[in-house]
Amino acid sequence: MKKIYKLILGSIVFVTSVFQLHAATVPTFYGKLVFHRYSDYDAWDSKLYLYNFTTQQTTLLGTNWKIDHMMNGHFSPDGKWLTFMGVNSGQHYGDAWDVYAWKVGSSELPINLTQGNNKRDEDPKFIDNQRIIFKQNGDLKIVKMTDRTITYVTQNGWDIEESMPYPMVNTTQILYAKGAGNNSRVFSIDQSGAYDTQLTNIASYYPVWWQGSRFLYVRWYSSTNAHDQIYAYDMANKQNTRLPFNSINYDTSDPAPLDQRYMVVSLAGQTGSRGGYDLYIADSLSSNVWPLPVNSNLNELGAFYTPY
Ligand SMILES: [Ca+2]
Ligand SMILES: [Ca+2]
Ligand SMILES: [Ca+2]
Repeated sequence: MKKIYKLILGSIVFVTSVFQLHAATVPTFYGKLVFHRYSDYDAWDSKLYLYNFTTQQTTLLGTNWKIDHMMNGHFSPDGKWLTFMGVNSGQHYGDAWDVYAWKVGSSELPINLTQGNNKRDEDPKFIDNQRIIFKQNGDLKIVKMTDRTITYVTQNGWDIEESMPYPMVNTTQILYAKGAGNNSRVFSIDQSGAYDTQLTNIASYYPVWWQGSRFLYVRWYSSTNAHDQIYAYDMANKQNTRLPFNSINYDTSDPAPLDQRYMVVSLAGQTGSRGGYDLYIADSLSSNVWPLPVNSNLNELGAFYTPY
């Protein structure tokens, strides 16, 4: 009886250890991650980097582009183009923000899609391989890369501030954040400007389409704990899920899906921090996170992934 008990206990311990060992293994990815690094948003010193998962090499972009404060990079679905925001060299003021597109890996200079308009152009995201949705003077607009024609999604100016648009793939819906600071809420709206729908009711922002009817977003833990937390929301059944790797003691921000399970996130103040925000791979099904070999004492933020 005792022997059998020991045998069963031994098997359980063995199986549990194997499971934990397996669960704790860093998942393998191929392709590229774009991210930015700055000392402070207001320091005009942001730089864009590409991290190659295969070679684990990090490349600084745009040393000869004459563009300052580059941030918020996002790849086209085919991985051939990168859009981002920045200012022409030395133009360190809000209305100098422009939206650019660069042919990934080429020696060509990025195209400035909003050149010389003296408007604040921010938060670009590819809808498809041709069109980019972005924020211009507090409104959501869509620019066609080929001829730079612009269409409006919203047109109420700064009276109502729409930010951080993100397309729901295979639909005409756009996720975005309406309002600013603690009044920010995640909404969805059609590319035509119709069907404006509120989806969250606590300070929340940074929606990112994930899979099917699900998207990731960032919100406060509670009205008295403003640490960023990453949640998943399913529009089909209105189910809201706080992902298990969040901590109520520090910010867990800027989710960038890698696949239907893993994502890259920015953590600030966690054990082992290199300083400021650092980039980690996070598991949506456990509390496991693994640091990427790119972190520094500055802030690493705004990651996005392409498998290409
Ligand atoms: Ca501009
Ligand atoms: Ca507006
Ligand atoms: Ca850091």
